[in-house]
Amino acid sequence: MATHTAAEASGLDQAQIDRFETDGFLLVDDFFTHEELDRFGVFVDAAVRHRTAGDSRALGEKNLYEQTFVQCMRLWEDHPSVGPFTFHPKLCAAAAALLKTDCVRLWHDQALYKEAGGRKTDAHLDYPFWPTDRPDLVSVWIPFDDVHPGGGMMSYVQGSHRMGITDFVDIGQLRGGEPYDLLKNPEIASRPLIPVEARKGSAIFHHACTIHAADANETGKTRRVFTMVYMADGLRRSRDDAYFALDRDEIKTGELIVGPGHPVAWPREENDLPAPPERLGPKTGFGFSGGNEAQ
Ligand SMILES: O=C(O)CCC(=O)C(=O)O
Repeated sequence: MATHTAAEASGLDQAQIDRFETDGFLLVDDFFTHEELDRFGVFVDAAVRHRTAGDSRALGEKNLYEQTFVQCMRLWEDHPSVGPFTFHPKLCAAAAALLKTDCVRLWHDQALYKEAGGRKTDAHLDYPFWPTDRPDLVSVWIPFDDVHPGGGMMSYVQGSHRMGITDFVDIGQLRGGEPYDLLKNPEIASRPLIPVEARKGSAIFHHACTIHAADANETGKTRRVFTMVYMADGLRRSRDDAYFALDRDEIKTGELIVGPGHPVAWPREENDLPAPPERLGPKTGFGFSGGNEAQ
């Protein structure tokens, strides 16, 4: 088992942990080496190619959601080469340190590849997508290349994780004929929206209740990003509506979220990766279980 505390193993200092608690997000430069990112980037690229093989549609032929990003969820399950990235010990330790807990489980991993010309990611918060009894989940957003303004760059509403917002924004869905803009809510508009340029090697963490968005990709290249979401151990299912990863492990409302789909990510023995679940999810990430599994 781990001999260090999560904070020690993550390399995060107390000032960073405090900043995450205040702001609801945290940029950490040089979290990964370029060598690591290049290695994992090759594996994630291959997994995305495999998942999307057979989809030759041009961007304009896709729906608004799909024009936001190509989303491939739970890549660690059918692409073992991705497992060491998803269960990267320093990253999982950082999640535990930021959630101030001794043990975290994986909620899911996913590639979010915003194609050249891809539309903006509508402002939203993640927690309304996820049927857990407490919002003790943290996401980490990892670009394989530098991401600058106009390249699918992320922005976060500072401190919004503490505002008590529960609005479910379904990305790319229209309300009154337009994609809904949560940032126009006067209470939210009064808060600072912080754009975060991310250099290769960096990781941006955000809390499940932090409102965030990404700008459109006006570059000629796909914005290649991998994200993981980790949850504090001890969360329970809060709702009955279909949710593939919970239904697969037969987790009923009120029950603890444990099982092969949500393995312990921290602490783990060195080089010990969890075995993937036997039953895999749909080939593409979105478009099942009412579409509410996203993010
Ligand atoms: O990458 C994006 O465009 C959006 C990312 C996001 O919503 C998330 O990581 O929760």
